[in-house]
Amino acid sequence: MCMERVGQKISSSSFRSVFKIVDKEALHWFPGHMGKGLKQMQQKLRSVDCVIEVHDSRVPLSGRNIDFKYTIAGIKPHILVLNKVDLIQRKYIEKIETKLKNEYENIIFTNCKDQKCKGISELLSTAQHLINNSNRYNRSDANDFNIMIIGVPNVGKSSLVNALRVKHLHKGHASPVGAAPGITRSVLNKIKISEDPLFYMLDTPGILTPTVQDTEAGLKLSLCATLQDHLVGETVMADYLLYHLNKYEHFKYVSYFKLQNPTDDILIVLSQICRDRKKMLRIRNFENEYILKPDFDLAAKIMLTSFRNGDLGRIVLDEGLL
Ligand SMILES: Nc1nc2c(ncn2[C@@H]2O[C@H](COP(=O)(O)OP(=O)(O)OP(=O)(O)O)[C@@H](O)[C@H]2O)c(=O)[nH]1
Ligand SMILES: [Mg+2]
Repeated sequence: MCMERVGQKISSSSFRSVFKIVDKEALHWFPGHMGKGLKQMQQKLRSVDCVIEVHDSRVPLSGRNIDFKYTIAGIKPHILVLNKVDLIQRKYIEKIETKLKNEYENIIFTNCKDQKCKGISELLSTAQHLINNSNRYNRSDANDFNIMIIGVPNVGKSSLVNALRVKHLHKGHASPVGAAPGITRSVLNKIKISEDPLFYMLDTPGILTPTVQDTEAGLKLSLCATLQDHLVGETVMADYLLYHLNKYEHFKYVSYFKLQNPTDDILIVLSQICRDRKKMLRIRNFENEYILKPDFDLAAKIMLTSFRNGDLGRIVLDEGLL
């Protein structure tokens, strides 16, 4: 989408071409429960027939924990589920499949908010097919199927377990779900998700790589709420989001936040959000008088929530890598 400012065409070249982050350390999050969870996952591997790795469709290339493929999935059948497909443009699905096909033979897109989702309907039969065609080693006589579900935080692992359980068993949620990362904190007991064929799932805590090498990948992950917001800082994240929206000409934010024009200046956007939504802080000045000041932190949170809900458009943050 290209925009017109009086007499001037606005395109990506009108904005910053690089994003500079000062504090790279902020992108690092590996709390104790992740190290413990990783150990628990490795211990349970013997009883697992198939590994489903869940990731966020908005970052199909960035931020996947590559270690999973070797330390957890290993030689077990492996399916990559790209969840939250409702938040990306359809046209990217094929591009993502093409880009990843050498790395992953089985890629399924899902939307856990939609029980009729095709990917959710196909998932168990794909897993069953892969397991039947694999060497089950110590479990070759077992007549149940165990799937371990893995991935970075907040990508929808527990939501997927619940969606499968509702679909195949018509039973309610078994695993807690939440908008913040780090909801599942340890490897849960086996959760039955289908009676015939008999399928169990092991939900696991989201695990990031201990060091995020690529700064932009880290920022994209933070926009998808896989790191806790306060670690990076909501204003820095909002600024990175603005940089991305302008770079790829996603100008829906202009009308959404009732701005006059696209802008590269995050303070203009945040001030406008404060003005429009009356998000002001009442503070005392040096003369002990009350004054009103824009609540930029709250405005940044509003901007992030709008992006995460899809209100600023369906956006693949890795679009530049596809
Ligand atoms: N739009 C959209 N949101 C989803 C989808 N799946 C899950 N969510 C939301 O994503 C958030 C995280 O979901 P969880 O299932 O708790 O994610 P998780 O991977 O188990 O997270 P941790 O246990 O913290 O690692 C919740 O707010 C869900 O409602 C989806 O397909 N589309
Ligand atoms: Mg979870």
